[in-house]
Amino acid sequence: MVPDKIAIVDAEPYAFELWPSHAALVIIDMQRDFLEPGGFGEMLGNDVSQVRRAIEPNRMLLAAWRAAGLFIIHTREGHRPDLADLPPSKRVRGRGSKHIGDEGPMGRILIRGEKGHDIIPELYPAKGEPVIDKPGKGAFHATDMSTILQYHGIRQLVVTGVTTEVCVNTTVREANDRGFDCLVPEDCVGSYFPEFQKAGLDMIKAQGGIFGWVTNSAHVIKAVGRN
Ligand code: TIU
Repeated sequence: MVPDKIAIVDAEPYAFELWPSHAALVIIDMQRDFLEPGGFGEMLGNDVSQVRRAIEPNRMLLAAWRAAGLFIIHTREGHRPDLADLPPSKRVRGRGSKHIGDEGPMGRILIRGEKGHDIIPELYPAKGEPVIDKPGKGAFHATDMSTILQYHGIRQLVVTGVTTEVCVNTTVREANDRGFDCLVPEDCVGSYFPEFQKAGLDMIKAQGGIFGWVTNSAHVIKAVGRN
């Protein structure tokens, strides 16, 4: 039974009132293609070691969230094997030697069903936890995210994953415009660029929490454990 008691989470710019029965943990794109050598992230010229530091805090938060019996959603960025949902602009962006859909060390890059597209073993979805396959950076664009959240009475999102300034920020902005309150634990999000990690979090919590709140995993785990 999910508790109905509100839990106060230390956060910036001010405390977040977490309502567990109406809150979802949304783990964005913790996929091999972004976190392991040879994937899409590295193909774009990035150092994957920068984002791997988010794995352990996510693992602990996910365990606490599961233990409390709360709602969890995982997302994966990727495309149909026939590439019909891949905008030509996205395919050629970067002018690299390899593109989305080309053969990489973990199968076709960013293609659904390939090894590299799947979620890393440390954070693998449990049976019954929905996985949203998204072709864009935001979790709402061209997915059934809104429908799933509505059916489960979710109004608050704890958003984690990679990368802070791209898919996490895009999802938080999409969610904010749809009326969701978003809380982002800073140690559970990762960027290939330290300066974007900071700016991505600053942009969320600035101006009185223009897009949402920023906290850390310990504060969320403490709040969830109290229920
Ligand atoms: N390149 C980059 O920073 N991110 C992405 O392409 N996708 C996600 O953030 N998931």
